[in-house]
Amino acid sequence: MKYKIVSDSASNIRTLENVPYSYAPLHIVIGEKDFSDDDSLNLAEMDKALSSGEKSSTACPGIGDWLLAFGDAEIVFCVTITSNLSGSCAAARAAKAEYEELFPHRRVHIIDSLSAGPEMALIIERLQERICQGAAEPDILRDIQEYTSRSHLLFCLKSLRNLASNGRVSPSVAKICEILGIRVMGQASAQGTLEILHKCHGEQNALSRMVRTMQEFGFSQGRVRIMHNKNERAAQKLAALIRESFAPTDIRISPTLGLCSYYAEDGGIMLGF
Ligand code: X90
Repeated sequence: MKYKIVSDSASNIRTLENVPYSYAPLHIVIGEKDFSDDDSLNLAEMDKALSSGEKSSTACPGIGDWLLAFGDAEIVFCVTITSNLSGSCAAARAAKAEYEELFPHRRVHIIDSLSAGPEMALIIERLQERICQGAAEPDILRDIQEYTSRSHLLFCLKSLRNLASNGRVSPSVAKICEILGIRVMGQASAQGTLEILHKCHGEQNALSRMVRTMQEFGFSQGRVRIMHNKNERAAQKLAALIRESFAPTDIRISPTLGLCSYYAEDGGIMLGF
């Protein structure tokens, strides 16, 4: 097949059916240890290293990682984590320039998700669907542009510590979370930054808020992807609330992997629709 879908590990997608697929791993660095967010990652070990309280940070894929992921594909659709919080998209753009110069008949389309996790997964699934239907390249691009203008990401977090210590939210915003029992509900903004919408007392309230926010966005039916960091119970509860509130909906629940687990932290929930 002449098409390939490529993303970075912030999509939490490791494999895909029917269309060639690869991803470039981000890295989580804890003290001396470097955890590559790929199949070799042991999440329990990463959690253990994190609980040591050592200094931690993350790193985006390099140009070489992206070139490796492009492989020898003729046409690549490359979905990255938001360019406003990570250098991943910039590295992908540099890799595209190199790839297209090296192979003048190949093309790479960079799709900046302005988001992460389940919203990236939705974009990947949409590409997969269109490619399998045999859609032409310009039609796929137009369709994806339209799709991403309607898709959203909401999140519910217990702690913003790692986001704050890595400069992805301001320390004053992160402080909100230090009050016991407070959940922060927010969204990926149109600019692809983290935007807090509500401070909620308790998880149940935060989940109801998420559903209400979906209604405000005009969601009626369609795909919903929920990703969670060791919080299957809340993910199931959210799925049940969504089923009660909307027409039959295709909901799938999966765990966050390395990068999203690190930033969403224990109990964190991400919702793409
Ligand atoms: O390049 C790097 O080192 C990666 C930096 C990534 C920073 C943000 C990751 C957010 C992951 C947290 C909740 C959802 C926020 C969505 C905002 C767009 C998940």
